Amino acid sequence: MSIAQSVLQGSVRDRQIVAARVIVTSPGRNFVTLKVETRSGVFGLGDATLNGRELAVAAYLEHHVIPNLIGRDAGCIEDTWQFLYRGAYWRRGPVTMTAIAAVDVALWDILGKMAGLPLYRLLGGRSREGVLVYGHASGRDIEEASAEVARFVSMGYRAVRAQCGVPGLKKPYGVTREKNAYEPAESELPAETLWSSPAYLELVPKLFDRLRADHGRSLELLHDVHHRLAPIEAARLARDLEPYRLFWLEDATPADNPAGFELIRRHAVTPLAVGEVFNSIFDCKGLIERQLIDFIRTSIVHAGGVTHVRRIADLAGLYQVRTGFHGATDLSPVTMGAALHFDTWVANFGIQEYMHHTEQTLEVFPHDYTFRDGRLYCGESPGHGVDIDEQLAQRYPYSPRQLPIARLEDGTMWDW
Ligand code: EZ4
Ligand code: CO
Repeated sequence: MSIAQSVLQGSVRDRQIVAARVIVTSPGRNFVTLKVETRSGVFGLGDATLNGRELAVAAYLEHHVIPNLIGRDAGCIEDTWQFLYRGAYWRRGPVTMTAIAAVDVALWDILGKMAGLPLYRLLGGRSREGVLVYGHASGRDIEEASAEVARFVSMGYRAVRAQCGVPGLKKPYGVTREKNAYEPAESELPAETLWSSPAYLELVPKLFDRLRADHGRSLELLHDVHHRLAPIEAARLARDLEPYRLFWLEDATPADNPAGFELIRRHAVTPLAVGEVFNSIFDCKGLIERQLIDFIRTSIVHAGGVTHVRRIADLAGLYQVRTGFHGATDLSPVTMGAALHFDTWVANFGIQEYMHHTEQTLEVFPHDYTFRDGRLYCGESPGHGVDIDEQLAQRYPYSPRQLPIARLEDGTMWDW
């Protein structure tokens, strides 16, 4: 054997996956984390959190994925992705794609650590200094929502999502009394919420009229409809909001039928964002190719990891659709770390959602990203820069929580 061959074989041996474990912890909320270890002792972390369905992903990983990982070369990220995707007869879906994402992100983390390079450099290097983020402001009424927007501006935010209570509706989406943290999965069985599209459609233009009057024209304002409207109602809202120049209107109607967005486009120039619940490029393809959206929200954790979301971003770039990754607190700091590296690199970056994790969460997941003047900055440590304190994690056992459901006044089930 030549020296070159033995060095190569030695490094392949070093990269061999010898163990992989699922860590379920609940420091303030539930997170599922995959830890992949190589023979050399280098390990990688991937997030596998799917809000309200955590143990389904944990079981998929433990029973169906991990047995396939042992003995593989951790450096074969693409082949492992193809093995887990194409090799599984039953493909796609949120559980499967979240599990694949956890493996993929853990392997990118290992590659970075072995190369001594931060993830953004492996992807192709820096395209910007910092990553524009938006925070979540909400209030029980317009007055309170506007005061919350002011608080975010005073913290340095350049972009703020605003949500507001609707008279007569209990537990409106996106409204919380907690500062900075909105967590809708609050009970073991789904909370019942009430919805009325007419009441909502009356209120939202008034909210943004007030926000522009109070905060001027240059602040970026965003809003999330959370899949509640029929296409023609969404078109009306997008048109009514035109004078207030939103950065985007999110999930204006369910995307199960992409053609619904044609109706919105026909009537309004308010930019549209869609995709936090998507898990594959095939969910995004029609909306992007027909130029029915402006921002794609698909997140690294729910859509097959860096390897797959990179393909979605490249497709989006062909149509000047920019990224705007989901960044709620149900994505762990591991996803936030990986996303910030991706955002620092990707050419067609738009914005990154950023909700503060609780102090408990941040203690369990030591990380090197920082917030400054409305932007997040990824760190320079090798890999994605997020770790887990396993001892501390053990102190927070899993606590079952599901997302709410929505009904109309007469009891009809609606989209939450
Ligand atoms: O309600 O991630 O834009 N952000 C969102 C989120 C979702 C939660 C559901 O788990 O819509 O806050
Ligand atoms: Co959303």
